[in-house]
Amino acid sequence: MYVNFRHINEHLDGVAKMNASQMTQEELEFHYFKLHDFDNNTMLDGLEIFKALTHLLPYDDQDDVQKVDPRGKNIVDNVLKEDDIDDDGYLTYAEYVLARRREEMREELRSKDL
Ligand SMILES: [Ca+2]
Ligand SMILES: [Ca+2]
Repeated sequence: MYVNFRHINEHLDGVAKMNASQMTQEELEFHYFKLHDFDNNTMLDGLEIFKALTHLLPYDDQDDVQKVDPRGKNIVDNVLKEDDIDDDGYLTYAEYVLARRREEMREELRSKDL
């Protein structure tokens, strides 16, 4: 799942009133995860994933999400298909972190291609 961490910084600064710039990336990831774990069960369900994905997008990108699927179901399905390792329909923090690492590896590979 693609996450723009600079944007999370801004987001956390505003909403959580934390000094996000002093956090490590891991702390940021954890806060981002907890921020969208509305029922506090340390797992993100489909709705929570959808909120997490759309929450941080600029308005233009939100339009794109709407175009993909008005209910945003496809993007959530894609995230779960790729990142829900034990296939229980929820993204645990461990699965989320693995997904982040995988995305970083992919970005690294992409930048090496250039
Ligand atoms: Ca949850
Ligand atoms: Ca899972």
